[in-house]
Amino acid sequence: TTGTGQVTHQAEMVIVANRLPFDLEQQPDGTTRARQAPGGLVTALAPILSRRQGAWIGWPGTPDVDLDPTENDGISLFPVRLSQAEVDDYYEGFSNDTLWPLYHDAVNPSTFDRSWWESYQAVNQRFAERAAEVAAPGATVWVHDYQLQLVPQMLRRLRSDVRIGFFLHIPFPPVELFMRLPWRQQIITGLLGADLIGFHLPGGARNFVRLAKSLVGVSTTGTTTMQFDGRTIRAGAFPISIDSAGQASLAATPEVHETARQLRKDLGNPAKIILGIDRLDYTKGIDVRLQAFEELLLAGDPSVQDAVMIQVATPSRERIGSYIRMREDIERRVGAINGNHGRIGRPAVHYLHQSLPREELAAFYVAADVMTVTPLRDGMNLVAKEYVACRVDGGGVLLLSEFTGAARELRTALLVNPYDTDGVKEGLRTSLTMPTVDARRRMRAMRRQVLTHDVDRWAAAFLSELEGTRDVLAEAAGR
Ligand code: GDG
Repeated sequence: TTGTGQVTHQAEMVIVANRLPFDLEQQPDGTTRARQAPGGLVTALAPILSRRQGAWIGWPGTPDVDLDPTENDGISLFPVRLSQAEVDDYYEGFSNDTLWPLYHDAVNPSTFDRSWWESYQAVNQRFAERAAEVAAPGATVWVHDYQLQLVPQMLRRLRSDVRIGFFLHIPFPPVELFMRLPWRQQIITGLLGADLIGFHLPGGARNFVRLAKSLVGVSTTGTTTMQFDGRTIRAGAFPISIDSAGQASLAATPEVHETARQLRKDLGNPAKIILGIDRLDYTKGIDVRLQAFEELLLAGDPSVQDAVMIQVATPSRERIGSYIRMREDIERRVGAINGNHGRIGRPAVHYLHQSLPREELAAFYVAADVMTVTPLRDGMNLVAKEYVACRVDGGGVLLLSEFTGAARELRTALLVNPYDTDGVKEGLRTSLTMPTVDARRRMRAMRRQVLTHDVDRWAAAFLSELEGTRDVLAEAAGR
């Protein structure tokens, strides 16, 4: 789609995120054009953004290109330029090889590199300056995620009149782990520039407040309200969700239904289809479920006699060493399982290292008898919620790691500790042999939760807390 409206430099609502919600490309005539289907976040925010002259500030995804601001569906898009060196140091380095592993229970070691930190500060400053230029007087600015934790304080220095919210999409770590970070005090101070700091879970908010007390000396009233620098700052839990109704209606289309039927046929009509869908990331526990499946196959367990596994592993962060090694490990395991347990025309594991269209993912969800979500740590995990939303037939079993944010809401999933290999194996066996009435009862409760707690409700809850009195939900509904 091409924007037809005007780019606004006086936005009442500004989203600041590492990535823009659309891929931008330069046209032969020199103008900029937005492409690609929007993700969940922009879907939730689009109505509020277009109603309020909204703007989105982010990196367009390609290094070393200068693009002009453009407008798409009522949202002004402001590209932030990153050099190749900044992509290496700020993004792949500090964000994804320092903060990402540290915030995920240090399941992999973090690299602490002082030049990466320099780059992180410089890029955060650039995002803050862009936001300061674009925000109207008294605007609301909502900063997203671990790549931009210094932006709230940097922006507040430039624009004391704006309201600033921050939301962290990944877990906020236990105090003992966070304390390893050489720049721990600067990160906490950076976040304290916000008026409201949101996490998926109450535990994240509590960890943050403890650190803010001990590292920066904030005073507190109650457990989540802090005083610092003459301002009041709140921390709270806002568990994110999906466009539940949209996902459910996609799953209910005849096309998706037909693709799911065809998929089952292509697999040779197995008794059970086990599914995993993840970014190929070491936090997602793909190895955990492969191990459980392999052990059941090795034992000749009847539950896996006529079962196949599909693992979609979407390419991710392919230049980082730990990701390269993990990919090799996963692919070696898949090869070994198929070598030992497959037959001609009937591999045990179907492994796709590809990004698929969402219609096809929906068909996979519809076809899967057992959905395996086994991260070692995950802020929320939207895949688990998408599976539930897609089961319009009320069937299917969700095997879910306790260490996901989603496990706090999806209480009737089959919950497992991903570090307990026997427990995961038992969970997979139970999932494959669960009586239908039991499975349907569990799914009914999960569907009620996901359909009533969607991403609109999440955005409205955060924004009305940030803005105090304004009723954001009513506004988004156009009332
Ligand atoms: C971070 C946090 C938190 C995956 N493969 C394809 C594809 N996907 C889509 C899924 C889902 C999304 O990507 C993944 O979201 P998750 O929540 O599962 O995981 P992260 O990417 O790690 O997200 C996480 C989230 O932020 C939101 O706050 O829940 O904890 O780590 O929507 O469907 N989509 C398409 N093709 C694919 O091949 N189209």
